[in-house]
Amino acid sequence: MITGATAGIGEATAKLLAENGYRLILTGRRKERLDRLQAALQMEYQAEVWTLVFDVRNLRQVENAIDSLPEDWKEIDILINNAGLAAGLSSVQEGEIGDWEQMIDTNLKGLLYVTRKISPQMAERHSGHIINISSIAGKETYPMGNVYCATKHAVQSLTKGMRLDMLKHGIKVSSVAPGAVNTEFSTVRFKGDSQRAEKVYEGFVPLLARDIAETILFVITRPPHVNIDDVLVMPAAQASSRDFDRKLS
Ligand code: NDP
Ligand code: 8X3
Repeated sequence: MITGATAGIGEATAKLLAENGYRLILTGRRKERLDRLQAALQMEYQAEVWTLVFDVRNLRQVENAIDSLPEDWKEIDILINNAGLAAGLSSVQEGEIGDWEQMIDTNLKGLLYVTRKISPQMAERHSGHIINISSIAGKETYPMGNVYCATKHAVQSLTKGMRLDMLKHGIKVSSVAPGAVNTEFSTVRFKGDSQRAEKVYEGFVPLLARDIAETILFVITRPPHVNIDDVLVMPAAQASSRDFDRKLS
């Protein structure tokens, strides 16, 4: 199951896993995008794909959607907690409370709702793998990144917490933390201002969503005795959340 498969990293991961023969449950709020992706993956890779439309912030929707899975889709072996966003880039004293709530409710509470619903069946079967998509923002805090960085630091901490709690239940837990990836992330952060979003990736080659999909594929294909705890993947031209080798013309 991949949450947030309608765009960016989630969509690229869905494509790569379909290419590699995985049965996929894809989720997101935008039904038309999920329908289109399902049709494309079925056509191109003969992939078996089930889609679930829900908002990870809504506990009732999360529970109902997962309960609605048909019997032969209920056993989830791998959960990729990817749905997430940044909303705004402002100092704490000027931040929008609504943006903070959206980030906390999605990146933190949404990840917990989905994990709480799926992890018991993994524990019962004594097998499963949860991959949390964190960020360089989960390792470093940058100016104006306050709440987004706090949610991703929390994802790092929860990954550790899950790993500790699920150790004796045979469940693997990993986090994948990307640097700058060119997806819809910045357009969402700047609320549709695509010019401002493009500037984020100006003058250097950012990661592609496919680069993170390939990292995820590596993480989930290790042998049973190996758990990749945490991976930080950066563009070659990015050395920290604030240091870029930009060549502007
Ligand atoms: P995109 O905006 O391209 O994709 C985000 C995905 O999350 C969409 O599929 C969206 O689906 C889903 N999503 C957002 N909010 C919700 C919600 N409330 N309920 C359900 N699904 C939701 O961004 P990315 O692919 O870049 O982001 C994926 C993850 O990677 C995020 O957790 C992000 O924080 C993280 N990340 C991104 C980096 C980057 O530079 N791009 C770097 C480091 C980490 P829909 O709108 O259809 O619901
Ligand atoms: C997304 C990357 O550096 O904008 O997590 O926070 S950053």
